[in-house]
Amino acid sequence: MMNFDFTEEQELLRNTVRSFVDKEIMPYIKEWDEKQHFETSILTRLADLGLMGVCIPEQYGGSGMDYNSLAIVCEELERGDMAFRTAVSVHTGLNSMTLLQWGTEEQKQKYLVPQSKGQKVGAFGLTEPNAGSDVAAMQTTARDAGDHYVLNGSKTWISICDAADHFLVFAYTDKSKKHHGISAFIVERTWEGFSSKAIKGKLGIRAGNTGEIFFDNVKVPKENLLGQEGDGFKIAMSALDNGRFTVAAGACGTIMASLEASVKYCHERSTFGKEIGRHQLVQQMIAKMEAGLVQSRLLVYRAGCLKNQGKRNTRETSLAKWQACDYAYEAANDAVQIHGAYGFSNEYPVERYLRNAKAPVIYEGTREIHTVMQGEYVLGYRVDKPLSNMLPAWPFESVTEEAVK
Ligand code: COS
Repeated sequence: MMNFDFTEEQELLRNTVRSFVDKEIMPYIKEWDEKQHFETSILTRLADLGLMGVCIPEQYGGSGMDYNSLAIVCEELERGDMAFRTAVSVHTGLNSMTLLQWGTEEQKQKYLVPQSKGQKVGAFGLTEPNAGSDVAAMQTTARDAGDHYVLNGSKTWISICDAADHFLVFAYTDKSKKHHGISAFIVERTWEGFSSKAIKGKLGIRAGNTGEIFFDNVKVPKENLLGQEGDGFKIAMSALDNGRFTVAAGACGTIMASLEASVKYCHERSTFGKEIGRHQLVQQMIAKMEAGLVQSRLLVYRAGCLKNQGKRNTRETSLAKWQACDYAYEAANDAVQIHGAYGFSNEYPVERYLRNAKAPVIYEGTREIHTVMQGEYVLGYRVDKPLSNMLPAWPFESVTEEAVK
């Protein structure tokens, strides 16, 4: 049976995040964006609200809500600014959910529990200067040195790289095995040989923190290998199933924000003797935003429902991510258009939405990667196999290691 209703708990969650954003982000975001300042205290306050591990089982320090509740958090945060949604995407979507899916009980206790409580922040290191869409082109290596690995290389475009305590890092343990030679590691920022450096001058998400991380002979204990040697590519792809879900949900927030600003402006501004909202070509842009919002949400919640059922959702998540991010970019662009010359200045927030909206059309799988994936699915060239490790289905009864595996 299909049900399009939110639960009371989800409605309450949406209202909580919405008022948090209105009070704690909206009044300051223009300044943070201008100064390229990432306000890390927001993460602490999100943790106080239980939002740094919203869909992580309570036994691992989370709030135990379902996967669509994570989508709600992402939508509402991005309505304020993409920077904070990105932080939750990376911390919860790419890192914590991957630990939940692939970690041993010891790894979960040591890393997932403090992350879910927001006492520690997690990030994700996959992309390299010469390996973006082509993940297997990465050059970072992890050499087996007996009781530990030695990590060398660098990663770039790493969100919250200066704020994170733990990183999931992907490196070759055996280059000759191609993508089957990549492994995943949990790396702590305090370890010798680790460093990070922010990238300044980005087009958008200027209130966020993005940069490079470097490994210079970093010693990684054997127990920090996630999964088995050679599982890294699969782990990265399964992490992206969750990261992309949060990006798609966030895109709905950009559409909401574009729509809100545009509707307000339509009632404020008059041309040719009437409110601009009365002009049909303006109505067309508003109508497209509304259609984009509803369609994107349906795609996101469908992917979330599959996650709740513990089913593979790579195809559905990819479609949601591709479509929602395209709609968000178009919505922000139209919002600027509706605002006319004012939209071109930072007197109004819509220029920030447009600059921000460009990033998700590129990250977590470019528009082109998702287009090709969808084409391949339909043509039968891409077929998803059942996986040995899945996220636990929701409701989380008692998530034992056996249930997760
Ligand atoms: N979960 C688990 N395993 C997965 C998976 C998933 N979602 N997707 C693929 N795999 C597995 C496959 O089962 C396959 O396993 P075997 O080799 O054992 O059969 C393996 O991974 C290779 O997968 P696939 O054949 O699909 O790889 P391709 O080279 O065809 O395609 C693309 C990979 C291009 C789709 C992929 O590299 C990609 O998504 N690139 C974009 C990367 C990206 O989003 N980067 C942004 C990072 S921002 S954090």
